[in-house]
Amino acid sequence: MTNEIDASELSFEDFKTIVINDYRIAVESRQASLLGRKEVLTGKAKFGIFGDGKEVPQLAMAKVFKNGDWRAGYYRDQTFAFATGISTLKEFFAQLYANPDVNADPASAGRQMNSHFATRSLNDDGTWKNLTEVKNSSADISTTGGQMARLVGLAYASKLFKQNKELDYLKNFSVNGNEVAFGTIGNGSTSEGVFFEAFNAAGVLQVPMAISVWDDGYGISVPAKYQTTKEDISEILKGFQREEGTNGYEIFKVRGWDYPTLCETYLKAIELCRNEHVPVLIHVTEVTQPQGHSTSGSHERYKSKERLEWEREHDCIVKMREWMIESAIATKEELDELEETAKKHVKEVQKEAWNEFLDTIKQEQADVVRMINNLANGDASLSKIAAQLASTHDALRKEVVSAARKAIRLSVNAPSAEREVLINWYQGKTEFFTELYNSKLFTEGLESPFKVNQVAAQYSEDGKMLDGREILNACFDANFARDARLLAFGEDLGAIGDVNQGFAGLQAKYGELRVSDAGIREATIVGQGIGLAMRGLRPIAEIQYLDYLLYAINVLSDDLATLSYRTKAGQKAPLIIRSRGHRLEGIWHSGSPMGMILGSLRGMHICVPRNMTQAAGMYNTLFRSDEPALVIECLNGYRLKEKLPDNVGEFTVPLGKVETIKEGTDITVVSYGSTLRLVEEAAEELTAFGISIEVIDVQTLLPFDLEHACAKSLQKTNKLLIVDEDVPGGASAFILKNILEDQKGYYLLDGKPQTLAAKAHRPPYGSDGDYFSKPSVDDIVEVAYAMMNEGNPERYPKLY
Ligand SMILES: Cc1ncc(C[n+]2csc(CCOP(=O)(O)OP(=O)(O)O)c2C)c(N)n1
Ligand SMILES: [Mg+2]
Repeated sequence: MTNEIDASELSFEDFKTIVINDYRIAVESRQASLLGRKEVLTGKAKFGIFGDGKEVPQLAMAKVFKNGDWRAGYYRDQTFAFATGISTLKEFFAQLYANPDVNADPASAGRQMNSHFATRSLNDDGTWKNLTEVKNSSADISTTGGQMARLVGLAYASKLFKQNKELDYLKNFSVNGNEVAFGTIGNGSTSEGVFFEAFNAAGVLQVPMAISVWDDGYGISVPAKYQTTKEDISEILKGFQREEGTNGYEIFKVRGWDYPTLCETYLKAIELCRNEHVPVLIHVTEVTQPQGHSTSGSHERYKSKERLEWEREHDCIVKMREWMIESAIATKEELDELEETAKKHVKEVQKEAWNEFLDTIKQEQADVVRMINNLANGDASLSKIAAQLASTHDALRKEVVSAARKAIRLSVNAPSAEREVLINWYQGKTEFFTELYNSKLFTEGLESPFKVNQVAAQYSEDGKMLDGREILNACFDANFARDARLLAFGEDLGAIGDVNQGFAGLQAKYGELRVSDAGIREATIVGQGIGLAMRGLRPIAEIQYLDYLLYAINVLSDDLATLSYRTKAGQKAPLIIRSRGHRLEGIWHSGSPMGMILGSLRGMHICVPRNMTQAAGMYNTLFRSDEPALVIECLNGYRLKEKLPDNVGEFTVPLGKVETIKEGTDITVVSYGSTLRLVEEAAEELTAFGISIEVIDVQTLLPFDLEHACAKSLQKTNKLLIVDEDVPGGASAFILKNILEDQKGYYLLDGKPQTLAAKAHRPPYGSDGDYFSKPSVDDIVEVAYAMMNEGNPERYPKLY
């Protein structure tokens, strides 16, 4: 690990020791890059991306990174990770080999490509560790610039901890908001929209966010002239420079090979950022990339001879070495020896990591070879499988398991005790393999939403009938009073209490730190929520209309939804996204893109309440648990009257449990959200025809009907109609798959299952546009009627 340099207290000898130690870290890191690339090129790892050329600035950054601080960075940061202790050389190689043992690769348990860093914020039971005592790295994602949205929230948390005294009791998350959130990003990735959005947001919020740009002049093969106006990111961001009487940034520019100036710059920049909560940009220029972008190609293809020569001369390690010799910090011979030792050391660590990766697989390989040989009993094809596996040097688990499965298939017509042994082995291992490769899409810890006490809504006889929005308002009020960690923000959410008044009056009551307006910036509204949630707070990030979720879907899908999986429950972000959707008016205010959501947000709970009381019950569950969720309220439901439960802040609606709104015997109609009211209306009309509809509200699409109530209903009706207002084959196809396949509803049907969705286009503006585009009561009645006609045309003659 690196050490701080405090010139006022250091002797020259101490100073030398620190610098030499830094140099050793840099050299070891470079060796890891060189060796890592070889490991890929010789086939031991699948892909490699390394931090060579960026070592020296990262040492400087590591010096000012303190316990409690946070990083949101990208795949070039290995030197920083080694210098802070966020990662070790051994862990680095374990991740390169995709070792699925979380002890070997604590960042991702082999789930992420190499150089994707993360520290473990959680205990095994999903509860928080003390994050003020450690150096924290939020889990990297591979998408360029994807770290920026989250960075805003990590920094904003410090501001809240500093300014909101009610949070003082949260000792494990902050010490008076003194923590800095460090972001790193490549020069090319600053071209991404989310970079500019995050940059502006932090300037507005004035939060302790320190962005370092590692500027090597390229984004893979594309040079700066195609990336950045004026080819200079700090130059074009000059308008953000704070001035007398304005907010803004402090902007620094420093060359990536100049160790002493880098150390000074970081010291100055971070002191300001930490103490005064001024965001800073440190533009680190003249950085190189000695091995090119990644193992996927060579940079000779796109860099000129002159550029390659310049890079060799300006290699930051070469430059640091020159400076150390010139400054009498070390002699050439001493550094030669240090480099030799470092090389050996890294090689040894790499070997250990490789052997550890293979250890458990080797055992499995030997077991499977033995079992297949026992089973073969003269069968040539089975013996061949065993021999092939036995001779596979450094077999992967895939090869071992595939051999076992093939042998089981080939011997299907020759049952034997030996075959049973092999089958038992394979089936016995399934749980272990699932745990290794498929587990922890959610935290599933002590605070899982499935462990929240279920509390029924209570109503007094004289209970008030209120507008839906007032029910929500009462729910939020009760929860904000109960839990100081809760806060909400979004466009128009603060002063006016959101466009539909769910938060009306709550800013006045709880203050601007807890109920606040945000700029029009959906990606970083979500990112703000993710960062806050990773630091122990309980944010509700509002997306004004569901249609605008598309502006944030990348952040939700790449970052929030994958967080638990990609860290194997090492980190969590219990963020609630609140939005409103389904039918209202026009192409961008009637969206119900549920299929898109279901496809992209596995790892979040998706709640689709039919009214505001159900929504309140879901919020009550979610606020008391720690997994991320999206709640979609019905846009057209805020002014409908609902009865206020006496325990509006307490009663819970469980996730994954449907509600049967109306019992019936002829057709099971499954729906959710705004179409549900129409289904109820249609059911009334169908009664006149003697058709009895059972109406099921699924309530949450993820998870979906855990008790298989839909199939149970089909036992009675044998007919299934699914109604929603997504595109044809959107969420309705998802529901169909769940009921027919997972719940085995297929066997219970006496006619073809039916879906009724909206048209493929978005609805035109106006009531007529809605009528001709989204399912109407007429449509539902007629489709249900047609289903009855199909089975009994005499009793239900064709309508048309
Ligand atoms: C959203 C997204 N677009 C494209 C890519 C492919 N990609 C990976 S790295 C990279 C270049 C990034 O360049 P830069 O930000 O300068 O970082 P450097 O690798 O040079 O350090 C690209 C285009 C990606 N990972 N994510
Ligand atoms: Mg670059």
